[in-house]
Amino acid sequence: MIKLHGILLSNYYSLAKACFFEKGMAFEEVKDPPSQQDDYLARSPMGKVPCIDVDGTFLSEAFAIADYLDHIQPEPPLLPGDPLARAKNIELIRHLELNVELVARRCLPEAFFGQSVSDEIKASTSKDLSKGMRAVENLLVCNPYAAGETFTLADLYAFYTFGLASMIVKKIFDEDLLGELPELKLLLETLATRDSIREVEAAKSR
Ligand SMILES: N[C@@H](CCC(=O)N[C@@H](CS)C(=O)NCC(=O)O)C(=O)O
Repeated sequence: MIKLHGILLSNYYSLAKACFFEKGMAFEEVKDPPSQQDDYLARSPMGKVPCIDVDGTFLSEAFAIADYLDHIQPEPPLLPGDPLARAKNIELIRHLELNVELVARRCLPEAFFGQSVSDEIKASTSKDLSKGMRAVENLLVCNPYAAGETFTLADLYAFYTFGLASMIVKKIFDEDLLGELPELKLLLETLATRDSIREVEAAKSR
């Protein structure tokens, strides 16, 4: 059975875990916090969570994990079969991760870990986040799902990107990242009631 390594509180771990639930695939969870120790780096080369263990072969990066699961268990699909629709979905996912989540994450140490982040970093976060949000707004369909009429991996990325990014923005800038995006707010509320996500989130408070 595939083993999912990581920690419950991680949004990327949560995303990968939700993929297993979406697929109805059995998996085993292994509590394995991020680390820069050599043995950990052998499993996940940046020392990050999540990674999976497939009969002794380790695979890191939530997207690679989701893509692997989509290949070994094609139904229900996480990504569209049509090549262009698939590529557009991945385009949205990349912008969510690179230009919203990773940008907001620069202020994570101050938002959640009692450390302080410099004014320069805050200024660059604010500037780059505006650009990232503009890009994502351009690509989001929200009709009703992130990339169109059906649920896809982009919905999981939207849920776990904005879950973290909007909390950071509220704490650091006292702003509502989703303020002018009612359709996205509605999508995130709908996704919060989805079985896979509910199951992932419920485990955090057990
Ligand atoms: N691109 C990675 C991001 C994973 C990531 O950033 N994980 C965080 C927890 S949410 C982590 O392990 N952080 C520890 C660190 O950066 O050293 C993925 O998709 O899996």
